[in-house]
Amino acid sequence: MDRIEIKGLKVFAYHGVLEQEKLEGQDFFIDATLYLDVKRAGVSDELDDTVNYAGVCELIDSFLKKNRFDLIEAAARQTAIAVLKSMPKIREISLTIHKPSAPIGLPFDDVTVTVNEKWNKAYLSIGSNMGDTQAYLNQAVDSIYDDDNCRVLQVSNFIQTKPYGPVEQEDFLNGCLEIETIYTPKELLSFVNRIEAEADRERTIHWGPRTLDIDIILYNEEVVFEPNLIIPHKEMYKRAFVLVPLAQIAPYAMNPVLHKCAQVLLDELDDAEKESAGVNKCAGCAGCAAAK
Ligand code: PH2
Ligand code: MG
Ligand code: MG
Repeated sequence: MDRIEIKGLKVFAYHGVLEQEKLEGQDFFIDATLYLDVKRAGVSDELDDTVNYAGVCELIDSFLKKNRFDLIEAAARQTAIAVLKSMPKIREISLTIHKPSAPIGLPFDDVTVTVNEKWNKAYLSIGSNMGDTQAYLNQAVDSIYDDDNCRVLQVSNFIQTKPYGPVEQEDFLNGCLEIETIYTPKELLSFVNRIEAEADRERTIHWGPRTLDIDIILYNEEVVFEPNLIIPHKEMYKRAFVLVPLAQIAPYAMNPVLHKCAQVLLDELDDAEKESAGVNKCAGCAGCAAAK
């Protein structure tokens, strides 16, 4: 991707673990690489088609002066995130903080921390089969929309689906969201778990009825395999209630383990499974009547 690089921006601030650093302050030097598409600006010659690097420098300077951090790790990550949030054209940032005057009591040149942050593309499946299911799904979309670490790009139709799995229960209302997020996969999981908890969700029967279930289906094309988090969702390829809404908004979204996209996975489901999410179901159209 195209990039703009800022080097050696000097900011006097008060970050540090030691009392002396908090009181006296010192110079920090910031390097930032901003990843964005500058092709349009390269033709139009218009500042509006790119980001003003003076504005980025001002933002970094004021953020590091307004906030105080013990660690340059925290200063770096939070500054990087502040830049991503306030400048939508920047897709990704690498930011380094230099602290050459750190009082370590030994002669040295410099100490630095570098962080990388970006907007990650994720797909979430949402479902409800208790109470006002429509309201629970809308509430989920609103809560995600309201979080400034997430941007909602697309929301599928909400569809009625037959319960998948061994538990006999009410039909579900299911949908799918395409989002961009600064959260890591684990942070995103904690975030969606918080939203579920706010929806009176009680974790009782496994696979049982729920007011709101939010599952992470895909996160970039990354594979996460941890005790409480598996991405791509390990059952996505079996479930019409995930694949029908996902294929509606993102037919080409790739499962990086199966190397197949949402539409292909949906096409491969058997008819009964597709029908559980309303695919191929005919309410008695004129074509069918004619065929009879
Ligand atoms: N969620 C489950 C189990 N079964 N069936 C449908 N149709 N929709 C769901 O969201 C669903 C399910 C566990 O999360
Ligand atoms: Mg689920
Ligand atoms: Mg879940």
